[in-house]
Amino acid sequence: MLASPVMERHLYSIRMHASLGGRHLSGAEHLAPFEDLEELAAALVRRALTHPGGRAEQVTISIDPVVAETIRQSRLPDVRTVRVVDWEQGRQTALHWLKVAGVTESAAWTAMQAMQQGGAPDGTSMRGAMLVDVVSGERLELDHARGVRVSRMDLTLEAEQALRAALVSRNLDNPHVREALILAGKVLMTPGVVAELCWSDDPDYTAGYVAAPGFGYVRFPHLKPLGEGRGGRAFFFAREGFNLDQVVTFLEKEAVLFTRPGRFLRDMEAGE
Ligand code: PML
Repeated sequence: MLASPVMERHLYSIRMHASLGGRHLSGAEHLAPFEDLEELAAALVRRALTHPGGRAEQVTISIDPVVAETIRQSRLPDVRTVRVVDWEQGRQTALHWLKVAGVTESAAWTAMQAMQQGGAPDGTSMRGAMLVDVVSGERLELDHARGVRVSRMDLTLEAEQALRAALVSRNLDNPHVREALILAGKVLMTPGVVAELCWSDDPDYTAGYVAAPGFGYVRFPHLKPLGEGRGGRAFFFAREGFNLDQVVTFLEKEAVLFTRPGRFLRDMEAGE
């Protein structure tokens, strides 16, 4: 997170990826000025070595310069919680919101089934997201194990403080929510995106969300059973005009900085 005006500073993308037993365990990242890199690297390594899913065996820290003039600035999506009693109701309700966004029922269902089975060909969670045809449910990414990793996005310090204040008062100020909002914010800026579906791969965290350009970030406290370690993300695209290189380059390489939180909308009940 950045403390001072962005455009006058040389910035770096700093990213951590950790694995255990050859599997993805944890990832996190920031956009930061040079003088913050050492402290951020230490915090990211600490996070990998104290992960609730086990102590990482391999930790990679990558640092790359980002040209300040190329950083896009934006606002985080609006946030709403839809209360659901269990993950089955959560999935039905998420299906409804995906249809509202413009995803066909069969494409939404196919993506949910793929995520439930881990997404990757060996039945584990993917490192990145699957890209899904909004009509047919066909997978569009080239590597079904890795998927597409959304990278190079962060909040300004002011935005982080405002976001955390809004989340604290709703009992939602945890890293899952903060990081998912930043990631979804970038996904919703992707050319041609129709919607995103996500649920956590942390066995202790059952929440997930549907995000779409028209309604922002709609979260569901339960989208999978407690103890389930398979989770992930599906980004839905209309096939017409879809350009895989453009989408992957935007998601993985272009830097986005969020300077303001979105609005917090009133909670809803599942059937509303
Ligand atoms: C994750 O754990 O990485 C994804 C969390 C998605 C849901 C976050 C929320 O509670 O809104």
